[in-house]
Amino acid sequence: MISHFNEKDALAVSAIRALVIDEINKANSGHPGMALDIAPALYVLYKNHLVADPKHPEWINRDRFVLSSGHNSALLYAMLHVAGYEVSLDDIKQFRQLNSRTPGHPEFGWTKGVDATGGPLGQGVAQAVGMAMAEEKIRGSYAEGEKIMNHYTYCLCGDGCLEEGIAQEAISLAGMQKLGKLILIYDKNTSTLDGPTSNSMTEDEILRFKAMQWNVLEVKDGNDLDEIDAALTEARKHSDAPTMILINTVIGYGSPKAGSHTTHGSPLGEELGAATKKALGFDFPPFTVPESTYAEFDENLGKRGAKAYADYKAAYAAYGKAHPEELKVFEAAFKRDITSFKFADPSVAEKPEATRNSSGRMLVEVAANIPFTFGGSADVASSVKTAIPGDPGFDAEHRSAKNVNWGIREFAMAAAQNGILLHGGLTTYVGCFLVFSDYMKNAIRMSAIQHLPAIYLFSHDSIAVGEDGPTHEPIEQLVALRSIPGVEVLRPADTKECFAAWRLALETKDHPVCLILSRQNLRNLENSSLKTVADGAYVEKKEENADLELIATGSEVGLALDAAALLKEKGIKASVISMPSCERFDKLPQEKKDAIITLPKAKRVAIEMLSGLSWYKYADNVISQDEFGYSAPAEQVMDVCGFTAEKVAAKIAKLIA
Ligand SMILES: Cc1ncc(C[n+]2csc(CCOP(=O)(O)OP(=O)(O)O)c2C)c(N)n1
Repeated sequence: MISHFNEKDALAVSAIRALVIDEINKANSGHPGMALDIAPALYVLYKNHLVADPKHPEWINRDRFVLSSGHNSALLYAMLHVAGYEVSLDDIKQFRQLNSRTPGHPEFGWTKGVDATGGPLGQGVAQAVGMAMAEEKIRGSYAEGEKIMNHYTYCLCGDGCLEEGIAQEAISLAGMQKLGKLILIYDKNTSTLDGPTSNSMTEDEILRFKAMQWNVLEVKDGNDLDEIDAALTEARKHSDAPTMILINTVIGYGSPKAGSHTTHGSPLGEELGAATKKALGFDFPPFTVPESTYAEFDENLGKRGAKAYADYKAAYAAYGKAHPEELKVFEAAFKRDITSFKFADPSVAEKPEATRNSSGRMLVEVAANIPFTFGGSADVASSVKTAIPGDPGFDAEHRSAKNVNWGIREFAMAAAQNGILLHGGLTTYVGCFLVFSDYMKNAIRMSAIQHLPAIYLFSHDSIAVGEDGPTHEPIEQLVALRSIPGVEVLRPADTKECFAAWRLALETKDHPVCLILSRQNLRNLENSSLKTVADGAYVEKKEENADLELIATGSEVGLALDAAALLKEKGIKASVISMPSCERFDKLPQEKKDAIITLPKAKRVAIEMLSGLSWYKYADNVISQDEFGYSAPAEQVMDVCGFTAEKVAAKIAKLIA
């Protein structure tokens, strides 16, 4: 076979490997093992396949690249540098230093050319699946959509990612969804941090991916540029299934310690670094990139990307002429601008309504009026009320559908939602029971770290779940969500609060929002509105010269009102404050806060039928549920746990005494 590669390519690959060695040595921190072994694959991908323009790294129709093995950041930065992205040699020299463009793990929105934050192993695979879903969904939703959305999503993972459960969830989903434009490059270096994979992983990955209905290719020698090139070309021919390319490599390739897991995460140091460069035949001073390497990228990725970008701009303009209305929607979608899609809230039922039902009714309006809505739940759509009636469900035959049947894959669902939002062009939500938010917690954290406006719908929000018992009754989940920096939690107390919470979530552009929804019916309040919910807290019932202020959220606001009425009979005057969002309240100016909560902390009682940990900041007295619940009808569980108006009032009276 005639090779498509020559000595300039070999030199370029060595230059990238050498840069990685210098980068990590200078920082005295980083992961050379996989970076050294998979450099050829990344080189071939960037040089010959990836369609992206380093001069326009935010171009929405670029191929995406997700580094799921985020610990290989040194390699990604080296690649971005040689490929012409805005990562300079000085940036490379500042690897892992404070405020540098080259942080320890790749950070979306911080370094140009980084399409996703990586680090938590396995999540990148799910994020890439989300991106590929977004691409299919967008392409399938607009007339001639392929003219404005048509790209591949590449993801690089290692053994570690594939050991993670989330990767399995994501792989299964991607196979079922027939995501033909998703290409996963698996670096099989048979080594993880602690030792060889034989310690912990013995499956046949090829059979595994085939069983998940993937197209599977194998590169026998991870240093064979032609073999890698052919596999990448072949992968793109399979439009009916995602492709996994297994690349056999040797961890720490080139170094005297090649093949050993000890190269995984320790700098090689001067001596081993020099020996490695020598073995690679790279004889240049530290941090040197030969001109021919830059030229290779200018000639290939650079020209290919610039042309694709220019072609896209022309196609985009032509599309705008042919489909002006469609393009308006497309642009609004990528700006997450919903201002031109005005719609009224659904009616407020006179009878009490569970906020999960209010949410479900609002969602119907949202989906009907915001064309780029996309979401679903982890097989609890009928319980969390996330289904859009009449929608066929997103799959290979229904790419314009809005409903996603995520299957019982909470963690992958949340991480894939992050991927969809990283991709852009869709407004998303995902739902499950609040108690199972733990399954997705690190992905929620990743929504916050990446400043993504993910909407999480968590229903069955207290021990009032009842018969399903303690496994299904959340206790510590709400405080856990509130404790994640950047996450906004809204626990609406009635239908109007719920509609308001939805609107606030839809308007949000830079952080995740969790809506905490009740399974049981809640009465309508007097003062709930978009404005009062936006403040995070408001006075629902004012007592002049009150002795106490009861602060409650969600279902406990009604309980607090009933308790206040009982206390009044005993001569104790208590105002009731609904506080759907601590985070929003915390952001108010002090004088506004003081107008809502007026009494000193000692005279405040917080009531929430979950862990009380969030509340000591706001009140000295907290009535909360800090033990697991019981399996019994909800009323009985609440009674046993002390959440009846009588018991709450009695507790408060005792506190006062
Ligand atoms: C969820 C998660 N668990 C643990 C880690 C810590 N960690 C980083 S890399 C790594 C080993 C990864 O092995 P592999 O993917 O084979 O990478 P290689 O050793 O080839 O670099 C571990 C355990 C992590 N980053 N994320």
